[in-house]
Amino acid sequence: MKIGIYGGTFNPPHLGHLAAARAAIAALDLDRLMLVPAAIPPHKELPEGTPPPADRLAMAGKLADALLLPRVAEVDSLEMDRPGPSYTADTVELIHSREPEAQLWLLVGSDMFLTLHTWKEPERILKYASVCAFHRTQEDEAARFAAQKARLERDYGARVQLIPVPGLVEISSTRLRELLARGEGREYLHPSVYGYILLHGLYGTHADLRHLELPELRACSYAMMREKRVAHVQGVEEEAVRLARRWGADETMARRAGILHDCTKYLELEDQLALCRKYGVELDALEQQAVKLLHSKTGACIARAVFGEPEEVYWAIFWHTTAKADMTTLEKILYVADYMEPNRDFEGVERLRALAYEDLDRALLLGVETTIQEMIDRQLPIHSNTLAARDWLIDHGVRVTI
Ligand code: DGI
Ligand code: FE
Ligand code: FE
Repeated sequence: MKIGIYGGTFNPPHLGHLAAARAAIAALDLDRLMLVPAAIPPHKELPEGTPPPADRLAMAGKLADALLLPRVAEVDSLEMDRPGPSYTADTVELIHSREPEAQLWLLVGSDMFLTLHTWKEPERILKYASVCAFHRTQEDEAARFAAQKARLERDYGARVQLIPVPGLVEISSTRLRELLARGEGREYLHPSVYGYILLHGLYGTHADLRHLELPELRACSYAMMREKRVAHVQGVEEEAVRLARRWGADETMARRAGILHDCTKYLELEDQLALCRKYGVELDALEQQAVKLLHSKTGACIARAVFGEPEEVYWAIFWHTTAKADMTTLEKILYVADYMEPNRDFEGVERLRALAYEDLDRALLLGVETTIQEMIDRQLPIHSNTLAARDWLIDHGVRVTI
């Protein structure tokens, strides 16, 4: 087994780290990649305004999740769990003791690589780990890199591999923090990391969450979910906008409802229930135990209370999971878009996609009937609002066969 160990302050983790992590996984054929944020870096003071360890750990976790390699890339808090300066020698020794059979690769950027012989106990580091150094393709780092490689091999018997990272983002963390404090820097960050920074007001960002522009709203929403759901949410946004154009609903509201509709999907039952209490949402017996039914309600509350969305967006999100009797056009659009956005793949989805642009009510009924059938097949209780949606449509002359 090959394990990559990528340390650093991750202050904040940016697209350069992401590109390097991807390149290392591919070049070294890693089975695992551990991102290890330093608690107290030995070689430099943490600058003023550095977020607490828990936030740097969470941001590094978002970067690991961004790779979409769930059992491969993960963040590890081992340096933060240990008191005192975060010496790499201790870290690689600990990982070696946990995984004695594994081949360890220490991943380092240019500056770190060129000074590696000055770190604490380089011989102990290099006893346990090989070194993989990232370098920028355009720069004339090649000679200095080759000299350092030769030195580490000669003095410590180290194994060193140099890998060029195409498109390595040319940004220093210092500069990035300055940009963030001025309300810039988005282009250097993965959206979910950027959203985390905005949501928590890190690095002197003072984003007004109630009046965010679309890129910032997306970033905040994506920061609240796992990366694997982001494609779905992007699909719902696009589909909701197309449907709004077709059926004459407000495009901006459809878009914002799409962006936010699943933002609380990853909260546990306890947190869902706490939010419902906080915002005064009453729940019936089924809702109190069916966690999947709660994210539409809590998502609506967060959209309105945190992101300042209007009533129409609130209700579209509120009803997007069960639907209900007598829905507004925007509510129907979000429900149907959620069902048939481009990433959805189930038997009958093509028919639903076509119907959504011919007859919105029939598409809605087809969605509701499909859900009812699925609940029956899976022996799950059907929510009364799901049934009420069907009955209302049928009472109003809408017909569809599933
Ligand atoms: O959040 P998404 O996955 O994008 O989609 P969604 O908001 O429609 O949620 C789908 C989940 O909601 C799915 O696990 C089934 C559940 N659900 C929808 N209607 C009912 C329901 N669960 C029960 N028990 N009863 C319903 O009527
Ligand atoms: Fe949902
Ligand atoms: Fe959804």
